Amino acid sequence: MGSQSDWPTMQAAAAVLDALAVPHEVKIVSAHRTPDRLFAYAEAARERGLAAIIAGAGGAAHLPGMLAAKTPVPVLGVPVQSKALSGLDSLLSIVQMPKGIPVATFAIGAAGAANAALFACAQLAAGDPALAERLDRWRRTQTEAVAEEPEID
Ligand code: RP5
Repeated sequence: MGSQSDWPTMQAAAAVLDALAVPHEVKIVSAHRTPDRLFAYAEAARERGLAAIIAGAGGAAHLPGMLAAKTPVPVLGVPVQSKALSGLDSLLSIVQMPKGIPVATFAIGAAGAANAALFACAQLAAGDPALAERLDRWRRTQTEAVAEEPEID
């Protein structure tokens, strides 16, 4: 994530990865405040064996965009809800990556963070039957938690 202030959003991704027992790390890497950290992280990503990078940022696309430019590891972008424009700026800048360097873009906020993690798990599950079973179970549990009728006060 680009800032400590993104953690309330991005913890939704970490919670999904924890629930599905997928090893992951959580880092603050700011494209404009720590550009050298960004380059070092991206340049080492493939050789460290990272399978995906979920990049949450508010206001601009430069964190997910530059990560994607610097590594072939797939980058999943999460637009964080910004103070000024409620995340529309984040969404449009990340989703509108110019041709040639893709960033898969998810919904604004915690829903997008959770879905980015679920999407990464679904991709990893293609080569990991145990994870596929855990993901199936997670989805079954979600389905079973939905009541047929609403509680009415
Ligand atoms: C972006 O600027 C971060 O991703 C964050 O969403 C936004 C605001 O950062 P802070 O000013 O709260 O550190 O780089």
